[in-house]
Amino acid sequence: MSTTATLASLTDSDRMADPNWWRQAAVYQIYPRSFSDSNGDGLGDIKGITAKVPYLKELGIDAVWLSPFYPSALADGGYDVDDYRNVDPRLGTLEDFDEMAAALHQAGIKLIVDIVPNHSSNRHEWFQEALKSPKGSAARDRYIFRDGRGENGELPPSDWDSVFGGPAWERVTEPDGAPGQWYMHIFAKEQPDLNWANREIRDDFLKTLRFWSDRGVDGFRIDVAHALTKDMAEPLPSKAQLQTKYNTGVDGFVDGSHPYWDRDEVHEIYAEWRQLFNEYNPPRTAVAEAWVHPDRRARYASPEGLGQAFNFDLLQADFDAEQFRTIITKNLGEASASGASSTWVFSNHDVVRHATRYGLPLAEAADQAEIMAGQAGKKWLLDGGKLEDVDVELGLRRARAASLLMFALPGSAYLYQGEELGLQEVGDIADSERQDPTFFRNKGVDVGRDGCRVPLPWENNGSSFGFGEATAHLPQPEWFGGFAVAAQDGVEGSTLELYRAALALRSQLQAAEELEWIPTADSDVLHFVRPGGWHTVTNFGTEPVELPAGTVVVSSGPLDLGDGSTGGKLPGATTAWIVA
Ligand code: TEU
Repeated sequence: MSTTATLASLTDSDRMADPNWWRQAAVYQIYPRSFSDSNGDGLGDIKGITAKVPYLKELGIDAVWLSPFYPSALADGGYDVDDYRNVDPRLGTLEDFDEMAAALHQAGIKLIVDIVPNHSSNRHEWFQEALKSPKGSAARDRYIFRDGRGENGELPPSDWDSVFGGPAWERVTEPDGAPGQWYMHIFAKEQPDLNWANREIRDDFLKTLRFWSDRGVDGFRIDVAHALTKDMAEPLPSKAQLQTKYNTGVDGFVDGSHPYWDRDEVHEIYAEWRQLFNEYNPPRTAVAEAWVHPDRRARYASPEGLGQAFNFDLLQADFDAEQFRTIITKNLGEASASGASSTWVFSNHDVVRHATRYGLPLAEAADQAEIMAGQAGKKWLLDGGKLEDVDVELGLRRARAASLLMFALPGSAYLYQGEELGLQEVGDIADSERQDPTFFRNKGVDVGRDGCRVPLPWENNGSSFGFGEATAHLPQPEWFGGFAVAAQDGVEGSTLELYRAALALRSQLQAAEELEWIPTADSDVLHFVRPGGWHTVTNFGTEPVELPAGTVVVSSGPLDLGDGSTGGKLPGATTAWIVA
């Protein structure tokens, strides 16, 4: 595709065949168990997604990314996979999957699936075999088993913590009933880390990637892509020696010397995956979830590797003009240097929804350490997570302004289900209803991520607000109906209609992945223009500012347009797209 062709000049079928389809795609993340329940068991399912393809088409997204839908005991919401080449029977069958893929493709929508290569679930047949097999066996070598320290091996091999809290090692009982070895789990104990030094693991994942690629999957989102390769040479360093940078928003060290985060050898794996991806036409794509130092992100995004990597910089920023400008400039530069396109994301299934984050009391938002770790909102959650403590109006206003700015940026925009409704986080879920292992492993310190995973409201009222026939698997609050699709569909000024309008217009932006900053008189205002596209102006402040001359094609909130065309004002926390 030439860089001067507008994206809109391509037909659906051109776009589907275009090897560069991913570069500026609007990708909609579906958390399958919370999207739409077709069979009334309280869990969202594959047929539920198929039924909503017309909704997705009307929204105007280019691709769907499905969080895990594989068989799983849901110890970590499906990121504990029992079988990588199947569908959870509660969510459907492989035939249902094929039907969904066909319906999406028919609608011109690409399909990305989540791959979880760092760990399997403890119910995976490999782990079950490892438990039954002796120390030193081939079955144990698929995972990371070690003898414990102490006289009788009663101490874990190291003092490392799991990301979800508590130790990163769990002791097993040997087949003869004796207390035995320990296995490593960076996440929950139901998520044993796989041993990527073992060729069998590498080959099996190639088989998995081929399995889904052959079924028509267009791309992959790679879970914790920065953790696969490990240096487990003994003695293992202590956590004090490692001075882990976890909780500063960065995993690993800039020189790649951390024993499990972001080691250089991980890229050998992705180079092999890339060869497989390139056997397909168009080549399969991949995006790395890698919370690494920004200087090391480009390695994951290289065309010889996964091709694209998430940058969570905007997700971790305040609603602040200077922070946004710095992040945007830096990431566009990095992406073009690596040959990838930029990625932008404000919300996903791991963080407090941005419409809520932006409405939190200032004291909370000012905690930079929390924000940098993607933890903004955790304190509010711990304090009870009451919606009345959130400035919902301000949060939504800022979220809409931020999203409209994002849709004008070069690169891929990743959306999370429900953000197109301006949905707020559900903060006050009863302890007895919580599901996230973070909650159980950190009792009283972190309530976890369930609040952004509450099933979507489709109808204003009725059983589970149209999610399905049964009560939803996570409780939906009374106020959910106000955010429902039905409450916003066709309603002028609704967040849903804003997203639809913006996404429809976005497809007209020129393919060139560039922008030019236009100087502004006010430091709270950002203004940029895309080649051949329109001007995007965001007022991050509170006072209205003059709008540049031109015709407003869409704005994230009401404007004061003065005489109707020129001399209008852009209120605080508002973005406008203007054709000069
Ligand atoms: O999240 C990865 C994750 O939790 C870490 O990358 C963490 O955010 C980082 O270390 C912070 O510094 C993915 C999934 O998105 C999440 O839902 C899963 O729970 C997790 O992996 C385990 O599979």
